Amino acid sequence: MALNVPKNAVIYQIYPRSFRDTDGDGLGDIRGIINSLDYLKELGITHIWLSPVYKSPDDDNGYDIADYKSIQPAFGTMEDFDELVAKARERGIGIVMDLVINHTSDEHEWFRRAPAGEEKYRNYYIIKKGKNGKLPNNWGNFFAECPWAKFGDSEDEYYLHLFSKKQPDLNWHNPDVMEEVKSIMRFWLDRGVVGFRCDVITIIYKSSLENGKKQLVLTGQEHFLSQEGCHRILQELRSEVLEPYGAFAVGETVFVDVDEAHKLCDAARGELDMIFYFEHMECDQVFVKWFKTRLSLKKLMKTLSKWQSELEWNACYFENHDQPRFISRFSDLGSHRADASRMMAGLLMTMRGTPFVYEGQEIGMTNGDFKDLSEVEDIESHNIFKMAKGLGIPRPIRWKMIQRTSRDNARTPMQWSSGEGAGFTSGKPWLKINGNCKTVNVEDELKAEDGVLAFWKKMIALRKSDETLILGDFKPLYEGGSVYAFEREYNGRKLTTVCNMSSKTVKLPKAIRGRGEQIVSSSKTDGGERLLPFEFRLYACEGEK
Ligand code: TEU
Repeated sequence: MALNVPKNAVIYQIYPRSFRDTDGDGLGDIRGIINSLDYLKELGITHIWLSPVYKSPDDDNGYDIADYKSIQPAFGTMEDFDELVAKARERGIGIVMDLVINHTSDEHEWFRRAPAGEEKYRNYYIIKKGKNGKLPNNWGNFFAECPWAKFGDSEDEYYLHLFSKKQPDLNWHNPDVMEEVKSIMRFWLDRGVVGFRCDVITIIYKSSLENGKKQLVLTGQEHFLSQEGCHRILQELRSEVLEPYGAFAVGETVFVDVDEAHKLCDAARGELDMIFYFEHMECDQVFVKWFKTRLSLKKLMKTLSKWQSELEWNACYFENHDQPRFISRFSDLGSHRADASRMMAGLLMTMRGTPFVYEGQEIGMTNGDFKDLSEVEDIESHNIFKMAKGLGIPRPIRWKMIQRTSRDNARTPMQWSSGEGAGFTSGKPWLKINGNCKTVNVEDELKAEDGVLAFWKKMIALRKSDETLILGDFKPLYEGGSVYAFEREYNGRKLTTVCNMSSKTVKLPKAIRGRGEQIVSSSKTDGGERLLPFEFRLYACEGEK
């Protein structure tokens, strides 16, 4: 079981630059979040996970941190942040910070001081001599760059960066790095934050810098993925920092499998409360995420059932700032945007573990409507576009790849209203606003009694108050065609979730009839044996007392 995260938590992720702008610079800000707290309280969420708000040159939108103990001026001030924590707390909402400790920005003071000859800071990073004019090793890079860049003015020294060139990796063999990170965590905990989301946490420890076995993606991973050293670091951060504050940690764990997840989440080992795994994000891809195919419902159901059965507690999510919007992945979404969003609310809120809602998901926002690469900002998308050119892939195909997979799909500004700037900004938005804001927006949703938002609210409220949903175990019941069903059980009471994941009306399979009284449906259904397009149903069976 998770360690410190409250079992009834429902966490809402905010990508600050896209959430709400109050000063007209086209970028969201902390004041915009403060002004939205009543909306979030009404929605029913218990925590906000803030993607990075620290000082940053924004090479990777804040995931390149130049000063861990400051606020990005475009987002506001430390006073604004303290006000956010206090006002959120007044509404029963806790703040969770993004902890990016695999790398810093190359504009961080540590990295600036290193090439100037300061040995202390040189040891904060991974710097290595080239081999006879060649790179130090053959590793790959997450952003399709060369992972080694020349260090300072040196002729033959390089620093390692598994993401962009402006994100040098930290050296976790150096105990000073550990002490710095503890101090950063305490700094924010002392300001009242209640937990951390730990960025790419399973790759922070590099156990050697040897050449890796040649792989199509990320050669070298056997030297940096899920190493023992990483577990030791997490244990130390837990016992020395998180536990004294009763704080929790959710890890973003790339390439993790179920066995590794057990190690990371086993309460007795004292590492993380829960993890973000990726396997269910990969049900519409061929080998790597940039090659998309039809979403395989079969794979999706199998994957969800596997992770739900295997882990007693986990982070449940379908969207975040790195992934295309989930409902846009349904190949037959058609005019069923709202139905699919309601169905996803039902699914997410009845799964076992902590549900994470990503901004805009609660109004059924869809992928950005980008028409050309010039409208896309994300560094990863641009790098991949370039790399694909090198592979000889024709431009129209390259653009299709980016259009469908770009992280910017989920980063388009929050659609507050149908008005100018979608109510997000009075200025020029940093990223193109989706044209569907005319019909998909908070203002209209607030008026619609049977809208998407109303259903998310209903499901969040149910999820927080129903013991079976909070504490029940998980049993898969049905995975066939477009119908997915599972059971949650606690103290003899059983709840059955049924989802129709397609735009077709289908028969309620025999195997899941008679599951008790229908207590929720996401559609205007007669509750009979026909499941409407993207319908979600919940049945309750009280069992013997
Ligand atoms: O993401 C890490 C990660 O592995 C991916 O999900 C990432 O989006 C990329 O597509 C890998 O190909 C985390 C953050 O969530 C992401 O926004 C950052 O860019 C990245 O780490 C570096 O800090």
